[in-house]
Parts: sequence; C-alpha cells; structure tokens
Amino acid sequence: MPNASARPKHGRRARRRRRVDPARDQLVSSSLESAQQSLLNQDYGTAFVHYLLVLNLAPVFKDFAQDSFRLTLFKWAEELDSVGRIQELFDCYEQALEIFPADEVILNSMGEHLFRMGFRDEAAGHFHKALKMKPDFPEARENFYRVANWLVERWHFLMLNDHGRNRKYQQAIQKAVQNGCKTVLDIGTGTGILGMCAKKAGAAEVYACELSKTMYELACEVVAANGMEGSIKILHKKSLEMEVPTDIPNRVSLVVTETVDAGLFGEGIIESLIHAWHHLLLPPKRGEGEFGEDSATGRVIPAGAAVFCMAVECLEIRRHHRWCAAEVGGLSMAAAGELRSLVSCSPEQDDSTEPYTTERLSRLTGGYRALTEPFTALTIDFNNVQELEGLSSREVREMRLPVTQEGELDALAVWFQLHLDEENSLSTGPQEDTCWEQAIYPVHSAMSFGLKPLDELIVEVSCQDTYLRLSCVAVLREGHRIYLDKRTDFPNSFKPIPNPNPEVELCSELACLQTSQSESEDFCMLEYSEMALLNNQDYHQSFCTALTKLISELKVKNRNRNTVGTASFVADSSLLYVLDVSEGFSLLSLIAAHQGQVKAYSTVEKSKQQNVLRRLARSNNISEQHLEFWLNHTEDEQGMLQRPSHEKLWSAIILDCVETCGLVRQKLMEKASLARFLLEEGGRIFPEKIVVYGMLVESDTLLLESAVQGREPTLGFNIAPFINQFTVPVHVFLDFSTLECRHLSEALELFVLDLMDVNKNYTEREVKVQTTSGGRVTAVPFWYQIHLDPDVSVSTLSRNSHWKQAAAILQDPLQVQAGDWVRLAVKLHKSTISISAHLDNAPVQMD
Ligand code: 44T
Repeated sequence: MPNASARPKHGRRARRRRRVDPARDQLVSSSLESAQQSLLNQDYGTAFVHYLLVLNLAPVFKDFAQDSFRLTLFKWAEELDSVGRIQELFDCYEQALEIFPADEVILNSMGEHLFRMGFRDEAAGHFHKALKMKPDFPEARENFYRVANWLVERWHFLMLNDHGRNRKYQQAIQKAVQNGCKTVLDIGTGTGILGMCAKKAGAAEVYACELSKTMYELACEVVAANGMEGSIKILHKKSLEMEVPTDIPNRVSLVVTETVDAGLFGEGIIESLIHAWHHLLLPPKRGEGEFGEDSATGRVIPAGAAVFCMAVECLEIRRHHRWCAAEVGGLSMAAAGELRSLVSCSPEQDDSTEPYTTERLSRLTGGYRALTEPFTALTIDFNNVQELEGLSSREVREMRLPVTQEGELDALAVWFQLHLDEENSLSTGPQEDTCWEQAIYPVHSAMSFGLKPLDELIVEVSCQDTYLRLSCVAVLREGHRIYLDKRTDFPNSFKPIPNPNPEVELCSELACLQTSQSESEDFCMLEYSEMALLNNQDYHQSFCTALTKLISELKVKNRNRNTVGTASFVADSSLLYVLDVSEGFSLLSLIAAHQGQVKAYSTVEKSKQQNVLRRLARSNNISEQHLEFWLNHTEDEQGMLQRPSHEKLWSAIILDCVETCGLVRQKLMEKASLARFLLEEGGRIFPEKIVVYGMLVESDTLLLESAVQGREPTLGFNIAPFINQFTVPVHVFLDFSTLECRHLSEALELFVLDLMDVNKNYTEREVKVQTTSGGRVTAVPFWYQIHLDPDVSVSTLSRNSHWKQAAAILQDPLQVQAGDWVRLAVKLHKSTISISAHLDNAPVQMD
C-alpha cells in the first residue's frame, strides 16, 4: 500500500495543498482503511462512499485502488439493482466515471445496466466508448455488436450504397445552389453527405444539424476528413430547437433533408418543416411566375411527396399480427379473449407508438397478393407551410379503395414518391429496386375478412400526430357497410357473417358502440414475434409431445417410489414441478400443467398476459393452484431458478434459448448449468441440446446491408471508413428463405451446444465443407435445430417459425471453385458465434 503521506510526484499546486493539510491526509488514510474493511465485511455501500472520498481527495491512490474500487462498485450496484434503487445505481456509476473516465470495465458495466433498463442508445454509447478505450476487450465487443444497430442504424449503409438515390439528391442540390440558393441547412445530416454536396456545389454557407450524438460525432469526423470542417457548421441538435441568430446567423435559402422513414412522416418531417418555415427559412416564392433571385426566398428539397396505399393478402404478415389458432399444444384457446399485435392502428389510438411496421414486400416469405390497385392516400407540398399545417390539424378522412382481387385482408402496404425537385424523384414502392422498405399497417381485427371484387374497402386516413395513420374500418358490399372491428362477439368463429340487410347493419353499428368501452380493457397486446410464436403450431406440439413423455415417465417413477415408502407419503410429493423461463408471453407452463399432477410456474410478467393464462387455465380445467407466476426479478438467475419448495426439485425447466433475431440468448449456458443442479432425478432441461447449422453463400444484399461497399468514394466523398467502424460481423433478423443469394454449399453442422452435459461443450471448432458451386463466399447464414429430447426437435428455419435467422459476414470474401474445400473456424464466446473461412488447400489424405 502506498504511504498516504508520501510526497506526490507532480504539480506545484498539489504539493502546496498536500503540505498544508495534515488533517486531510489523516482523513484519506482512515477512509481508505474503512473502505478496505467494509469491502471485506461485504458492506459495499459504506466501502463505496469511503473509496469515493479517498479517490476524490487523493487521486494518487487511483492506480492502487482501481481494482478494489471496481469490485466495490459492481457489488454495490448489484445490491442497488436488486432492490430497485436505480437512480442511485446510475449516480454511483457516474461518480465512478468522474474518477475513472476511461475505465473500459466500468463503462462496459454501466452500459449493461443501461441496456437492461431499456436505455439502448445510451448503453450502446457506453459499449462503444469502452471498446475505443480497449479494442480487444471481448465483453465490450460482444455487447457493442449486439447494440451497434441502435447507434448507427443499418439503413445508413443501405442508403449510402444506393447510388441512384445519392445521385438524385446530388443533382437536385447542385441545381438549387446553382440557381441561387447559397445558404443551406441540412436537417438530420447523418454522415454529413447532403451538406457536403451543397458545399461542393458552391454554397457559401452550409449548416447541418443532427440529433443523434453518435451520428453527430460521425458527421464531424467525416466532414473534417473531407477538408470541410471550417466550411460546414454542424450542430448536435434537433432542428426544432434551432433559432436565428443563436444557431445560424440568418435564415437560409435552402433546407435539404431526408428525414423520412418508410411511412414518410415517422421521423417528424412535418413538424420540422413547419418549424423551419417559421424560424429558419427565408420566405417562400409567392407564385410560379415570380421573378428574382432564389437567394432571397426559401425552398425545401424534397419539394413534396405522394403517398400510396394498397390492400394486401399476406400469410407472413397475418401470422405475425393476428392470432390464427383455435387450439395450441392441446389447449383450447376459446377463452383467451382478444390478443392484438402491438403494431396495430386504430384512429382512436392516441399514443405515439408507430402504427406500422416495415417490410420489403418483395422479400416476404410466401409473397403477397395485391387486393386493390395502388391508391393515392395523400399528396403534400413541402414548400407550402399552410398545407403542412393543414395536414396536422386535418380531420380524419375517409378513402374508398375498389377491391380488384378476391382474398383475405391482412394489411395495407404504404410507400411514397419523394419529389426532390421538378426533375428528380425517388420511389419507395414494392416494385422498385431501391433500398427502401414499405410501411405495413396490419389489420388488427381478430376475424379474418374475405374481400371480393366489387367490394370497396373503407380506409380512414389521419395525420394528427407525427404519424400517417391508416385504418381499415369497413367494407362496402352491395351498398352495405360491414364493420371490421367487432371481434369477440363470435368467439368460436373466425369468419364474420356479412350483414344481409340495413337493419343488421344498424345493429352492428350499435354493437360497435356498446363494446368499444370494454374492448380497450379486454384486449391483450403481444409483440409481433410473440404473436408468431403463438401461431407456431409445430413449436407447441413439439413441446407438448416432449413434456407428455417426460411427465408420464416421472409419474410412473413417483408412483413406484410412493408405493414402496408409504410412510413418507405426503399429498404433494406426487406433484411434479415445471418452470418455464421463456422470455415474454409463453403458453408452455399451461401445456405442462395440462398434463395433470403438474404444478407449473410461468415467468410471464405482464398482468394482462397473466390474466390470459389464468383464463385459459380455467377453461382448460387446470386447477388454479397448478399455475403460478414467478414474480422474482428476471435478471437474477440465481433467484429465478430456485427450487419450488425445500423438499422438491424441478421436473423440467424450459429455457428460451434462441432470440427472435436469430442469436443464441445471452447467458444461456450459465442458465443451463444452474438449471441442471435444480433438477430432480430423471428431470430435464428443455431443450437438452442445440445444433447450429450453416451454409456458405454469396450474397451482395447482405454486404450492402452490412457496410458501405466498394473502393469508390461515395459521391466523391470519403465516408466509408468512418461509418464502417460500425460494421458488425453478424447480421440479424434475416429471412434466409427469401434472401437473394447463391448457395455455395450444402447445409452443414457448425456447432453443438449441450445443455445437459457441460463436459461435452467446447468453445472452438473447425469444420470442413466442400463447395457445391464456384463463387464468392461472402457470408454464412446460420440457424438452429433445437432438440427437446432425443426424439423431438424444432427448427428455427421452419416455415412457421417465429424466429428469424442470422448470418456471419466474412471479413474478406473468399473466392472458391466448385469442389473446393473450405475450413470454417467457428467460435462461441459467451453466446456470440463468430465464423471465419479459409480455403483448405491441403491435399486430401488417401487411406
Ligand atoms: N430509414 C429508412 C430512415 N434526424 C431514413 O437522427 C431506407 C429503414 C429505412 N436531426 C430500411 C431501409 C430504409 N433534427 O440520423 C437520423 C436522425 C436525424 C434529425 C435533427 C431533426 N428534426 C431530425 C429528425 C431526424 O436524421 C437522420 C436521418 S432520419 C431517417 C432517414 C434506407 N429501414
């Protein structure tokens, strides 16, 4: 231990302070002693306070105390977390980072807490910083890869790789600047590309703003690397917070922006432009024929847009947004009540949740069928502030779409044309070869509805908050309105009865009025992946089969034991205990309890979802005592997997092993090891084994979504090396069945994770595979066969899977010829799979 009174090496000020303050030295040394003693006594709160005092008063102890301080912080944070003192927890981390601002372990750990609390962006920022401090810190790297998507969303790569889009924006900007727009503001600059275009085109003054901190920092780097740091002023601000002259000296003559999402308005462009017209832009040109310099008036690129919509039938959308199964794993679902996907939109919904999801229609598994022609839902002139203001205050409008094809109504698909100027426009339509996805407004009605030609679909359009909202309200058939949103009236029938006459129609309207109150209380929301899981019959059937087998085996064993030792017989000992630790909504506990003599524990947390399970238990004759909810804190695996009672162990523990995105769940193996200790003899973990499969593919699409491609600068600017720092080697949420790619090998086994026998596990494996055709191996998509027992398994690649797939992107594509052997090195660090590939040129050994 360093001597507290030793003479510090540096700083006259410090020397002076130290010399004149023996009381302070005394305080430091006694505090340090208390800190160490408290740490030994596991009194982490006290230890933390003492360490803080010591390190603030005497930074000279930093090196010496760093490890103990970290330990104290982590232990204390654990305690605070377990009792829900979250604010204090973050205060402690902030204090710790004031002392050790560059400590990668503290940064990473704070990131983990932030992530668990749902602060994903902030978490991502911390992992990124930790990695910058120590690039070979595997924990931070793994965490960073998991969240890099939130820091720099993947579409940035797509957009920068979309040369058509880049060129059109460049042309429009160039023309505007040449026509006199000499002062420019780029709203939502991202990497800074549009601002740089304006500067290159000859603009005198260019300003840019960006609300995301990471993107702002990236834009600064990019602009500097292109020698424009002195000529483009970038602000880390939302445009709505900008004003003249604080942020920019004068109003500008051109605003350029691409703050549009798949639903056009989701990034707040209406509000941003209304604000810009009032505060940041010069007044607009008054009339078409107005003469004079463009430098005296203001305008916006894009000049306007047209939004299109079309009704579609699509099984893939249906199974993710509507509950389609009357029976699941042997349970009757009649009493479930209404289950709705979170992405559902009704005009009365006033929250700010996105009313749509996004998909590339052309890539949906099983395709889609257009039931109407594309219909113009709305046009908007971004250069007309009255029109922009009118849009947000406009009443709900009704639109009628003539049905052209027979089919089931699953969703409205929406896209738009963005008119940059009179000559250049971009379309995000499903037929276009662009980077854009379409906005999908799923129909939320529980019943299916068959549309027929000559029907007219009545759609309500509104734009009262940030989002364009579209909602299918009724169908006009033979002059009658059939409302789509009356569901639970017919619990057992999935087909509504069309109203034969106006009287019935009136009744139906009345029914709507009566039920609207209770409806909002009744329905239970599910994530779209939870909905797809509920609709995944194979999954539930497999669990049902495996559970039935295990439970009947254990029942026989129990019976034998009880008949032998009758004296020790207690009523409860015949009960079997099953714990389902699935994330989110899961029916597996009920399926277990349905076997009889089973007490099942569910980890479903949301009260509405718990109510659904209770209702289903009742209606499926499962005694109320046989279903319990495990209310412990989910993060605390130790508590999570405790035994049900002192004398009993678990008969089965169901682990949720693969995330919807296609990755192995974090801490899966730790959970499995813990679970194994808690099993009764003959008990099982479900699944017992996971086999990872993969395939060599050539896919340009995957590359375009992973990094800015090619050696050519983007529009002449050096951007790629900067944004590509955010490239991650694993691509998630992939639909392998519709991925545009060439298969260069058969599917092969990459890795085996044994959850029942830890000794069988390894962390690295080399596999060889022979290519079936020549090409460039760019990626290895992978998926899982989840073995519940030796006979029953589920594949995450199956057609009805609620899982997506993931793919490892190779650092350097590998050129192969048909018949070449490729050596794959597969590594599993914690739950992260990494793959590298090399040509295996060694001659094949002949026996
Ligand atoms: N994604 C489309 C949206 N911003 C594109 O922080 C198409 C999605 C997409 N900054 C697949 C494909 C595609 N003031 O960095 C963002 C954002 C920033 C602002 C300052 C404001 N008022 C705003 C509003 C937004 O602007 C940047 C671009 S916005 C989204 C663009 C390729 N999935």
